[in-house]
Amino acid sequence: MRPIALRGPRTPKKLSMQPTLIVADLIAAALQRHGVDLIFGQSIPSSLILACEDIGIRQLVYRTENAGGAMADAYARVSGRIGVVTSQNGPAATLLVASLGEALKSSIPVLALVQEIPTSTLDRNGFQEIDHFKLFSGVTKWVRRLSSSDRVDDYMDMAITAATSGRPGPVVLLLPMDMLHAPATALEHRRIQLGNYPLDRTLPNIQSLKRAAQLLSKANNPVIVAGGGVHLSAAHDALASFQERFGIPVGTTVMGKGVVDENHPLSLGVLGNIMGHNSVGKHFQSLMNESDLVILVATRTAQNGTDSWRMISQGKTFIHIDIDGEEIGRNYESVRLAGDARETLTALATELDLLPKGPRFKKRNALEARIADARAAYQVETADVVTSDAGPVRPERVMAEVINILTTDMIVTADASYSSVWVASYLRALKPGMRFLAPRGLAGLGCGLPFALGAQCAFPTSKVLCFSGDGGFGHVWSEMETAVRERLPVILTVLNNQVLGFQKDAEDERHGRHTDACYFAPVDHAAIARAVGCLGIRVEKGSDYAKALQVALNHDGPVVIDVITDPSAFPPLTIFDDRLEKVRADRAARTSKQPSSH
Ligand SMILES: Cc1ncc(C[n+]2csc(CCOP(=O)(O)OP(=O)(O)O)c2C)c(N)n1
Ligand SMILES: [Mg+2]
Repeated sequence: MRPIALRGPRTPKKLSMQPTLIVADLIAAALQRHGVDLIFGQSIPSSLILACEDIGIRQLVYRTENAGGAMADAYARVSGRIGVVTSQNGPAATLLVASLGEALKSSIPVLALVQEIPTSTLDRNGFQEIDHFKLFSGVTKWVRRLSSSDRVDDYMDMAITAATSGRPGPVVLLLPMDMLHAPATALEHRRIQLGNYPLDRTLPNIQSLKRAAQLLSKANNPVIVAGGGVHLSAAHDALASFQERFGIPVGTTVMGKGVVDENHPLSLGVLGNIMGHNSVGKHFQSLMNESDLVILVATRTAQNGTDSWRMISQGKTFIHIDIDGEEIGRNYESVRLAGDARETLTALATELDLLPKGPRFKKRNALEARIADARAAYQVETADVVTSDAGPVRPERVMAEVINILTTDMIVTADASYSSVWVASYLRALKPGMRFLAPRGLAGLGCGLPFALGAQCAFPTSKVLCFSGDGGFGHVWSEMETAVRERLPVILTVLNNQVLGFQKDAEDERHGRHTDACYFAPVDHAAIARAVGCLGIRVEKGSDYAKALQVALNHDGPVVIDVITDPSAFPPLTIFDDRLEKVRADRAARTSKQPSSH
């Protein structure tokens, strides 16, 4: 899929037509040189936005900065291009922190162009001044202030290089208001385009590649664990070919979901901390235990992706491919393959082809049969919930209906909390490279809808499906108006269980009880959606969701399907296995013994 522009650009105004060039014009020109044709903004810095529109760069107007940052993040995730968000200084800038933090932890190249108060008022308690360097230092790779009108290209190139090179990530360029308006001279000589990532495709040294190939050739039960960096490197086809040619099973993290076809006979689906009850993954823990060699591909071996580092025990042989050498060996001592995932997998395959086939090849049929058996067992275990017609609706039933309509060109996004887990464990990627976006960097609520809007901007003709809990959706209701105004026809399903589900269950699991904050008053999200011009549909029974989905798919515009879901349903998080059901049963028993107040 290649991203295409949403609406045609406005009639471009040539730089030379303007009477006086200002710094804002040069910034806009630099953005254009780097391939940027869309920025997420809300009018500020005004001179910059006007300069952008003058040369055909479109502004997609968000309602809140935290959503705007998440839109730029999702746009970058799916397009392979840098996402650009602009904001005002002070209060607006503070709202970018959450989304930049997510982008940092998920390694997404986002450029935030943030206005600053005029230089003459700096450090004088000027209106809405805050120390932006301190504010952004913990959530970015790079923060600088443009302080000279003849260094625009230097700073723009530095910022974009910092975002798209090495391990990608968010950067901030601070733009004092007086600097934006300062007269400038156009320097025409730069041609370089740095806005696509990965900027540099590096390779590990050949000795390390040969050593890794030797180990792999001799391994009895190798397994691959792939992370989100495979998507960032567009290494999905290289990985899928590695899986098929060398007969190695592939499991992924949530961030890595979709890097291989999850229906491939050697795909294990998403592993980590979602290998709990009713998951296919729980059947694969034994396979992980038996593995003698683990290839970690572009994963930061984080807590959730490894089930608190329990899923893969130490003492095995590890090969770790990652663009960021600092991630290699962080949690598992490994043969170091520091390089771009796509190039490294391709080079490793070339080395492996030179070596004897090794013991694993004889086991392929048995391995595929074992994986097929696990899938069959999972089907039996989940049969009740995925077919339940009842209300309140089981989220598993919702996912089963989505599977029926899912096609390879769709993009799925999920909010934090249970939505991410329902999507990751119950939907299946239909081809290598299919995208399922979830905010697993920081797992902050309120990302699902803006992720859908950002992804839709990159692929206007793809169907974008979004799933969000009612709590998470409450952070970003206002962006429904953005969807209507900007004509972004996303389909949002709200899993409306009227509780902060994970919060409540986690408190029960840890403390045996929970606080009052976990309960909401009933909210009619379909009515809110209709109030801003979306199509709103309410679903109260499992048997009605498929119909609603069909209506949504045929509708020309954004749709909110408010599904009243079962508050007792919880997804396959390993932390809840056994304990949560027991806590609930104990509490029910205690409540039934309490004397009636009447
Ligand atoms: C911005 C933010 N605030 C708080 C949390 C803590 N938190 C994690 S899950 C959760 C509950 C989410 O409820 P909801 O969105 O309704 O989803 P559900 O679990 O009910 O499906 C909370 C409060 C968070 N992850 N992010
Ligand atoms: Mg909820």
